[in-house]
Amino acid sequence: MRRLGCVACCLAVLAGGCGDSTGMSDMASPSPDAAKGIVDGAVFDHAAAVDAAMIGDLAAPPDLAVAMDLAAIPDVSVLVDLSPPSDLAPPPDLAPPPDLAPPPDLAPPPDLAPPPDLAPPPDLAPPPDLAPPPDLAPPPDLAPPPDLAPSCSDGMKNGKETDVDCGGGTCATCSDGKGCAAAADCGSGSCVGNLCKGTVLLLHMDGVNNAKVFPDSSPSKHVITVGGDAKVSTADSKFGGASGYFDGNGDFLGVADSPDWNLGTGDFTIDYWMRSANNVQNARMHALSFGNANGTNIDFDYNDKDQGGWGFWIYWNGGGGNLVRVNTVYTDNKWHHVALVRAGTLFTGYVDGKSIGSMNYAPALNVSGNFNRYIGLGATGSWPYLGYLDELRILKGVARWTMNFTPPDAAY
Ligand SMILES: [Ca+2]
Ligand SMILES: [Ca+2]
Repeated sequence: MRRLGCVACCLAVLAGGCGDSTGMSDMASPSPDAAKGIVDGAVFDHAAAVDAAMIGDLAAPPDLAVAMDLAAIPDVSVLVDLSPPSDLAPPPDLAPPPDLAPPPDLAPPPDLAPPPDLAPPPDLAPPPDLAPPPDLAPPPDLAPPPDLAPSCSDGMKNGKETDVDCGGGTCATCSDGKGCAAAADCGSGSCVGNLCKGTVLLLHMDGVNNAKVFPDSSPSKHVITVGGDAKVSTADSKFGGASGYFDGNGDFLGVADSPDWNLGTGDFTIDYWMRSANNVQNARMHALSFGNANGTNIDFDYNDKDQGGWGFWIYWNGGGGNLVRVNTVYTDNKWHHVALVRAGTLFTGYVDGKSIGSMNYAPALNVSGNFNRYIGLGATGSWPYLGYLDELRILKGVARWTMNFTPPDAAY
Protein backbone atom coordinates (compact mmCIF):
# COMPACT_ATOMS: atom_id res chain seq x y z
CA MET A 1 0.00 0.00 0.00
CA ARG A 2 2.89 2.35 0.81
CA ARG A 3 4.32 1.73 -2.56
CA LEU A 4 1.05 2.52 -4.02
CA GLY A 5 1.03 5.68 -2.08
CA CYS A 6 4.45 6.62 -3.38
CA VAL A 7 3.42 5.90 -6.85
CA ALA A 8 0.44 8.09 -6.32
CA CYS A 9 2.64 10.72 -4.92
CA CYS A 10 4.98 10.54 -7.80
CA LEU A 11 2.18 10.64 -10.22
CA ALA A 12 0.79 13.53 -8.31
CA VAL A 13 4.14 15.21 -8.54
CA LEU A 14 4.38 14.47 -12.24
CA ALA A 15 0.89 15.74 -12.76
CA GLY A 16 1.56 18.72 -10.68
CA GLY A 17 -1.04 17.65 -8.19
CA CYS A 18 1.20 16.37 -5.40
CA GLY A 19 1.28 19.76 -3.94
CA ASP A 20 -2.41 19.78 -3.63
CA SER A 21 -2.50 19.27 0.09
CA THR A 22 -6.09 19.97 0.14
CA GLY A 23 -6.86 16.97 -2.00
CA MET A 24 -4.56 14.71 -0.06
CA SER A 25 -5.94 15.81 3.23
CA ASP A 26 -9.28 14.70 2.03
CA MET A 27 -7.96 11.17 1.72
CA ALA A 28 -6.39 10.90 5.30
CA SER A 29 -5.55 13.05 8.18
CA PRO A 30 -1.84 13.77 8.48
CA SER A 31 0.23 12.99 11.53
CA PRO A 32 1.90 15.92 13.16
CA ASP A 33 5.26 14.04 13.15
CA ALA A 34 5.16 12.68 9.83
CA ALA A 35 8.02 13.52 7.64
CA LYS A 36 7.25 16.28 5.44
CA GLY A 37 8.61 17.23 2.10
CA ILE A 38 8.19 19.91 -0.22
CA VAL A 39 6.76 19.13 -3.50
CA ASP A 40 6.50 21.86 -5.99
CA GLY A 41 6.78 24.41 -3.29
CA ALA A 42 4.07 22.78 -1.12
CA VAL A 43 4.51 20.71 2.01
CA PHE A 44 3.80 17.08 1.39
CA ASP A 45 3.47 14.86 4.39
CA HIS A 46 4.66 11.38 3.39
CA ALA A 47 4.23 9.88 6.78
CA ALA A 48 0.73 10.95 6.98
CA ALA A 49 0.07 9.50 3.67
CA VAL A 50 1.71 6.15 4.61
CA ASP A 51 -0.04 6.02 7.86
CA ALA A 52 -3.23 6.67 6.36
CA ALA A 53 -2.70 3.76 4.01
CA MET A 54 -1.46 1.45 6.75
CA ILE A 55 -3.89 2.43 9.31
CA GLY A 56 -6.87 2.84 7.37
CA ASP A 57 -9.16 0.35 5.98
CA LEU A 58 -7.17 -1.72 3.64
CA ALA A 59 -10.13 -2.15 1.77
CA ALA A 60 -9.53 0.79 -0.15
CA PRO A 61 -12.46 2.87 -0.33
CA PRO A 62 -13.86 2.64 -3.65
CA ASP A 63 -13.28 6.25 -3.99
CA LEU A 64 -9.55 5.79 -3.64
CA ALA A 65 -9.55 2.97 -6.08
CA VAL A 66 -11.05 5.39 -8.41
CA ALA A 67 -8.54 7.89 -7.48
CA MET A 68 -5.76 5.38 -7.95
CA ASP A 69 -7.14 3.85 -11.02
CA LEU A 70 -4.01 3.03 -12.83
CA ALA A 71 -5.96 2.66 -15.88
CA ALA A 72 -6.11 6.35 -15.89
CA ILE A 73 -2.36 6.59 -15.95
CA PRO A 74 -2.07 6.14 -19.63
CA ASP A 75 -3.83 9.42 -19.84
CA VAL A 76 -0.79 10.88 -18.26
CA SER A 77 1.18 9.80 -21.21
CA VAL A 78 -1.19 11.86 -23.13
CA LEU A 79 -0.31 14.84 -21.05
CA VAL A 80 3.35 14.17 -21.38
CA ASP A 81 3.71 12.85 -24.80
CA LEU A 82 7.08 11.26 -24.78
CA SER A 83 6.74 9.92 -28.23
CA PRO A 84 9.77 10.74 -30.27
CA PRO A 85 9.45 13.74 -32.44
CA SER A 86 8.18 13.14 -35.82
CA ASP A 87 10.75 12.27 -38.31
CA LEU A 88 12.30 15.48 -39.32
CA ALA A 89 13.06 15.72 -42.98
CA PRO A 90 16.72 15.21 -43.39
CA PRO A 91 18.56 18.31 -44.34
CA PRO A 92 19.02 18.63 -48.08
CA ASP A 93 22.19 17.32 -49.35
CA LEU A 94 24.32 20.29 -49.63
CA ALA A 95 26.35 20.38 -52.82
CA PRO A 96 29.93 20.13 -52.02
CA PRO A 97 31.78 23.38 -52.54
CA PRO A 98 33.40 23.61 -55.95
CA ASP A 99 36.98 22.86 -56.12
CA LEU A 100 38.60 26.15 -55.98
CA ALA A 101 41.48 26.59 -58.40
CA PRO A 102 44.63 26.94 -56.54
CA PRO A 103 45.96 30.45 -56.62
CA PRO A 104 48.50 31.01 -59.39
CA ASP A 105 52.02 30.97 -58.43
CA LEU A 106 52.83 34.54 -58.05
CA ALA A 107 56.12 35.54 -59.57
CA PRO A 108 58.38 36.76 -56.95
CA PRO A 109 58.77 40.49 -57.06
CA PRO A 110 61.78 41.60 -59.13
CA ASP A 111 64.69 42.74 -57.33
CA LEU A 112 64.23 46.39 -57.29
CA ALA A 113 67.33 48.31 -58.20
CA PRO A 114 68.30 50.53 -55.43
CA PRO A 115 67.43 54.13 -56.19
CA PRO A 116 70.30 56.03 -57.83
CA ASP A 117 72.06 58.44 -55.81
CA LEU A 118 70.38 61.62 -56.72
CA ALA A 119 72.77 64.39 -57.54
CA PRO A 120 72.13 67.35 -55.42
CA PRO A 121 70.37 70.09 -57.36
CA PRO A 122 72.79 72.54 -59.00
CA ASP A 123 73.04 75.83 -57.56
CA LEU A 124 70.71 77.89 -59.61
CA ALA A 125 72.21 81.09 -60.89
CA PRO A 126 70.23 84.04 -59.84
CA PRO A 127 68.15 85.50 -62.66
CA PRO A 128 70.00 88.17 -64.60
CA ASP A 129 68.95 91.62 -64.08
CA LEU A 130 66.57 92.30 -66.87
CA ALA A 131 67.27 95.46 -68.75
CA PRO A 132 64.34 97.76 -68.76
CA PRO A 133 62.52 97.84 -72.09
CA PRO A 134 63.87 100.46 -74.45
CA ASP A 135 61.80 103.45 -74.98
CA LEU A 136 59.81 102.69 -78.04
CA ALA A 137 60.00 105.35 -80.65
CA PRO A 138 56.63 106.66 -81.63
CA PRO A 139 55.43 105.28 -84.96
CA PRO A 140 56.49 107.41 -87.87
CA ASP A 141 53.89 109.43 -89.52
CA LEU A 142 52.62 107.23 -92.24
CA ALA A 143 52.58 108.77 -95.64
CA PRO A 144 49.09 109.03 -97.01
CA PRO A 145 48.24 106.33 -99.49
CA PRO A 146 49.20 107.17 -103.04
CA ASP A 147 46.66 108.98 -105.02
CA LEU A 148 44.47 106.37 -106.54
CA ALA A 149 42.82 108.84 -108.80
CA PRO A 150 42.11 107.53 -112.26
CA SER A 151 44.99 107.89 -114.65
CA CYS A 152 45.49 107.52 -118.38
CA SER A 153 47.92 104.65 -117.89
CA ASP A 154 46.34 102.44 -115.26
CA GLY A 155 44.90 99.98 -117.72
CA MET A 156 41.37 100.70 -116.57
CA LYS A 157 38.48 102.67 -117.95
CA ASN A 158 37.91 105.12 -115.16
CA GLY A 159 37.48 108.78 -114.51
CA LYS A 160 36.01 110.50 -117.50
CA GLU A 161 37.56 108.08 -119.97
CA THR A 162 35.28 106.73 -122.65
CA ASP A 163 37.43 103.62 -123.07
CA VAL A 164 40.51 102.23 -121.40
CA ASP A 165 42.90 105.12 -120.85
CA CYS A 166 41.49 107.24 -123.64
CA GLY A 167 38.83 109.80 -124.35
CA GLY A 168 36.96 112.01 -121.95
CA GLY A 169 39.09 115.06 -122.65
CA THR A 170 41.71 114.13 -120.04
CA CYS A 171 43.45 111.32 -121.90
CA ALA A 172 44.57 110.84 -125.48
CA THR A 173 41.89 110.30 -128.05
CA CYS A 174 40.64 106.80 -128.69
CA SER A 175 41.44 104.83 -131.79
CA ASP A 176 38.79 103.44 -134.08
CA GLY A 177 36.62 100.78 -132.55
CA LYS A 178 36.95 102.16 -129.04
CA GLY A 179 34.22 103.78 -127.03
CA CYS A 180 33.38 107.44 -127.28
CA ALA A 181 30.74 109.91 -126.25
CA ALA A 182 31.65 112.64 -128.71
CA ALA A 183 33.84 113.16 -131.77
CA ALA A 184 36.51 114.71 -129.58
CA ASP A 185 36.97 111.39 -127.80
CA CYS A 186 38.24 109.82 -131.00
CA GLY A 187 41.53 110.28 -132.77
CA SER A 188 39.56 110.10 -136.01
CA GLY A 189 37.27 112.86 -134.83
CA SER A 190 34.34 110.58 -135.64
CA CYS A 191 32.16 109.00 -133.00
CA VAL A 192 29.34 107.00 -134.52
CA GLY A 193 27.11 104.90 -132.30
CA ASN A 194 29.50 105.53 -129.40
CA LEU A 195 32.36 103.97 -131.34
CA CYS A 196 35.24 105.81 -132.95
CA LYS A 197 35.20 105.31 -136.70
CA GLY A 198 36.54 106.68 -139.96
CA THR A 199 40.13 105.48 -140.20
CA VAL A 200 40.72 103.63 -143.46
CA LEU A 201 44.52 103.69 -143.42
CA LEU A 202 46.98 104.05 -140.56
CA LEU A 203 50.69 103.43 -140.92
CA HIS A 204 52.73 103.84 -137.73
CA MET A 205 55.78 102.79 -139.70
CA ASP A 206 57.21 101.20 -136.59
CA GLY A 207 59.22 98.05 -136.28
CA VAL A 208 62.72 96.69 -136.55
CA ASN A 209 65.30 98.78 -138.33
CA ASN A 210 65.49 98.10 -142.07
CA ALA A 211 62.35 95.97 -142.01
CA LYS A 212 60.35 96.11 -145.19
CA VAL A 213 57.03 95.58 -143.52
CA PHE A 214 54.44 98.31 -143.10
CA PRO A 215 51.29 96.94 -141.62
CA ASP A 216 48.08 98.94 -141.83
CA SER A 217 46.76 99.49 -138.32
CA SER A 218 43.33 100.66 -139.46
CA PRO A 219 40.33 98.35 -139.22
CA SER A 220 40.59 97.95 -143.02
CA LYS A 221 44.09 96.45 -142.77
CA HIS A 222 44.99 97.19 -146.33
CA VAL A 223 47.83 95.33 -147.95
CA ILE A 224 50.93 97.52 -148.32
CA THR A 225 53.57 96.58 -150.86
CA VAL A 226 57.14 97.84 -150.79
CA GLY A 227 58.76 99.31 -153.91
CA GLY A 228 62.50 99.77 -154.21
CA ASP A 229 64.16 99.55 -150.84
CA ALA A 230 61.74 101.60 -148.80
CA LYS A 231 62.20 100.46 -145.25
CA VAL A 232 61.54 100.99 -141.59
CA SER A 233 64.23 103.11 -139.97
CA THR A 234 64.97 103.59 -136.34
CA ALA A 235 67.45 106.35 -137.17
CA ASP A 236 64.68 108.89 -136.74
CA SER A 237 60.97 108.99 -136.07
CA LYS A 238 58.18 111.20 -134.87
CA PHE A 239 56.46 108.52 -132.83
CA GLY A 240 57.12 104.95 -131.95
CA GLY A 241 60.88 104.89 -132.36
CA ALA A 242 60.79 104.25 -136.09
CA SER A 243 59.57 105.78 -139.31
CA GLY A 244 59.60 104.98 -143.01
CA TYR A 245 62.71 105.95 -144.94
CA PHE A 246 62.76 106.64 -148.67
CA ASP A 247 66.08 107.25 -150.38
CA GLY A 248 64.73 109.16 -153.39
CA ASN A 249 65.66 106.38 -155.79
CA GLY A 250 62.64 104.31 -156.70
CA ASP A 251 61.35 103.81 -153.16
CA PHE A 252 57.64 103.81 -152.47
CA LEU A 253 54.78 101.96 -150.82
CA GLY A 254 51.87 100.72 -152.86
CA VAL A 255 48.37 100.63 -151.35
CA ALA A 256 46.05 97.89 -152.54
CA ASP A 257 42.84 98.77 -154.30
CA SER A 258 39.71 99.13 -152.21
CA PRO A 259 36.32 100.83 -152.24
CA ASP A 260 37.73 102.81 -149.34
CA TRP A 261 39.43 105.00 -151.93
CA ASN A 262 36.25 106.18 -153.49
CA LEU A 263 36.04 109.31 -151.41
CA GLY A 264 33.18 110.68 -153.45
CA THR A 265 32.02 114.09 -152.44
CA GLY A 266 32.19 113.37 -148.77
CA ASP A 267 34.57 114.68 -146.15
CA PHE A 268 37.95 113.15 -145.73
CA THR A 269 41.29 113.89 -144.04
CA ILE A 270 44.80 112.87 -145.03
CA ASP A 271 47.64 113.66 -142.65
CA TYR A 272 51.17 112.53 -141.93
CA TRP A 273 54.54 113.66 -140.55
CA MET A 274 57.53 114.33 -142.83
CA ARG A 275 61.20 115.18 -142.42
CA SER A 276 63.39 115.84 -145.43
CA ALA A 277 66.70 117.54 -146.02
CA ASN A 278 66.18 117.66 -149.79
CA ASN A 279 66.16 121.43 -149.87
CA VAL A 280 66.92 121.82 -153.53
CA GLN A 281 64.84 123.92 -155.86
CA ASN A 282 62.97 121.85 -158.45
CA ALA A 283 64.17 118.63 -156.84
CA ARG A 284 60.51 117.71 -157.05
CA MET A 285 59.27 114.91 -154.94
CA HIS A 286 55.86 113.58 -153.89
CA ALA A 287 55.11 112.29 -150.45
CA LEU A 288 51.74 110.81 -151.47
CA SER A 289 49.67 110.49 -154.61
CA PHE A 290 46.33 108.82 -155.18
CA GLY A 291 45.18 109.09 -158.77
CA ASN A 292 46.48 109.77 -162.24
CA ALA A 293 48.67 112.57 -163.40
CA ASN A 294 46.17 114.19 -165.75
CA GLY A 295 42.99 112.91 -164.29
CA THR A 296 41.66 112.70 -160.81
CA ASN A 297 44.53 112.82 -158.44
CA ILE A 298 45.56 113.97 -155.01
CA ASP A 299 49.22 114.89 -154.66
CA PHE A 300 51.55 116.32 -152.03
CA ASP A 301 54.29 117.92 -154.07
CA TYR A 302 57.49 119.44 -152.62
CA ASN A 303 60.18 121.55 -154.22
CA ASP A 304 58.13 122.17 -157.35
CA LYS A 305 59.17 125.47 -158.93
CA ASP A 306 56.42 125.46 -161.52
CA GLN A 307 53.28 127.55 -161.52
CA GLY A 308 54.31 130.52 -159.58
CA GLY A 309 57.16 129.69 -157.30
CA TRP A 310 59.20 127.21 -155.39
CA GLY A 311 57.20 125.75 -152.57
CA PHE A 312 54.73 123.14 -151.47
CA TRP A 313 51.63 122.30 -153.44
CA ILE A 314 48.63 120.14 -152.61
CA TYR A 315 46.43 119.53 -155.61
CA TRP A 316 43.60 117.38 -156.80
CA ASN A 317 41.94 116.73 -160.12
CA GLY A 318 43.24 118.13 -163.32
CA GLY A 319 46.97 117.72 -162.80
CA GLY A 320 47.42 120.70 -160.56
CA GLY A 321 44.56 122.73 -161.93
CA ASN A 322 43.10 122.93 -158.47
CA LEU A 323 45.50 123.40 -155.67
CA VAL A 324 46.59 125.08 -152.52
CA ARG A 325 50.12 126.19 -152.63
CA VAL A 326 52.61 128.01 -150.46
CA ASN A 327 56.02 129.27 -151.39
CA THR A 328 57.40 127.92 -148.20
CA VAL A 329 60.08 125.31 -148.16
CA TYR A 330 59.47 122.58 -145.62
CA THR A 331 62.44 120.46 -146.61
CA ASP A 332 64.50 121.90 -143.77
CA ASN A 333 65.34 118.58 -142.13
CA LYS A 334 62.72 119.16 -139.40
CA TRP A 335 59.57 117.21 -138.61
CA HIS A 336 56.43 118.84 -139.96
CA HIS A 337 52.84 117.81 -139.70
CA VAL A 338 50.94 118.05 -142.99
CA ALA A 339 47.19 117.70 -143.54
CA LEU A 340 44.61 118.05 -146.29
CA VAL A 341 41.01 118.29 -145.16
CA ARG A 342 37.89 118.34 -147.25
CA ALA A 343 34.87 119.64 -145.39
CA GLY A 344 31.86 119.79 -147.70
CA THR A 345 33.31 121.31 -150.85
CA LEU A 346 36.11 123.18 -149.11
CA PHE A 347 39.64 121.86 -149.33
CA THR A 348 42.15 123.21 -146.85
CA GLY A 349 45.84 122.48 -146.54
CA TYR A 350 47.54 122.62 -143.11
CA VAL A 351 51.20 122.52 -142.20
CA ASP A 352 52.03 122.23 -138.54
CA GLY A 353 48.42 122.96 -137.71
CA LYS A 354 48.25 126.18 -139.73
CA SER A 355 46.31 126.63 -142.91
CA ILE A 356 48.32 127.18 -146.05
CA GLY A 357 45.21 127.89 -148.14
CA SER A 358 41.76 126.70 -149.13
CA MET A 359 39.71 126.22 -152.29
CA ASN A 360 36.22 125.01 -153.10
CA TYR A 361 35.86 122.01 -155.36
CA ALA A 362 32.61 120.09 -155.67
CA PRO A 363 33.24 117.03 -157.94
CA ALA A 364 33.67 113.59 -156.48
CA LEU A 365 37.12 112.17 -155.90
CA ASN A 366 37.16 108.46 -156.55
CA VAL A 367 40.52 106.77 -156.83
CA SER A 368 39.74 103.10 -156.51
CA GLY A 369 40.14 100.71 -159.43
CA ASN A 370 42.57 101.67 -162.17
CA PHE A 371 44.49 104.31 -160.24
CA ASN A 372 47.85 104.45 -158.61
CA ARG A 373 47.99 104.78 -154.87
CA TYR A 374 51.55 105.61 -153.85
CA ILE A 375 53.30 106.71 -150.77
CA GLY A 376 56.68 108.29 -151.55
CA LEU A 377 56.07 108.61 -155.26
CA GLY A 378 54.20 110.78 -157.76
CA ALA A 379 51.04 109.54 -159.44
CA THR A 380 52.87 109.06 -162.73
CA GLY A 381 55.50 106.92 -161.07
CA SER A 382 57.94 109.84 -161.05
CA TRP A 383 59.33 112.23 -158.40
CA PRO A 384 60.29 109.91 -155.61
CA TYR A 385 60.40 111.23 -152.11
CA LEU A 386 63.66 111.61 -150.19
CA GLY A 387 63.47 111.58 -146.43
CA TYR A 388 61.36 110.22 -143.55
CA LEU A 389 57.61 109.82 -143.27
CA ASP A 390 55.73 108.79 -140.17
CA GLU A 391 52.22 108.24 -138.76
CA LEU A 392 50.30 108.44 -142.01
CA ARG A 393 46.53 108.26 -141.75
CA ILE A 394 43.48 108.60 -144.02
CA LEU A 395 40.05 109.26 -142.58
CA LYS A 396 37.02 108.72 -144.78
CA GLY A 397 33.91 110.70 -144.05
CA VAL A 398 35.68 112.81 -141.44
CA ALA A 399 36.90 116.41 -141.68
CA ARG A 400 39.23 116.11 -138.71
CA TRP A 401 40.21 119.78 -138.58
CA THR A 402 38.37 122.78 -139.92
CA MET A 403 40.54 125.46 -138.41
CA ASN A 404 44.10 125.83 -137.20
CA PHE A 405 44.97 123.26 -134.57
CA THR A 406 47.75 121.99 -132.43
CA PRO A 407 49.35 119.03 -134.18
CA PRO A 408 48.94 115.73 -132.39
CA ASP A 409 51.60 114.98 -129.83
CA ALA A 410 51.22 111.25 -129.87
CA ALA A 411 50.69 108.45 -132.27
CA TYR A 412 47.13 107.59 -133.23
CA1 LIG B 1 42.53 104.87 -116.99
CA1 LIG C 1 56.52 105.67 -136.38
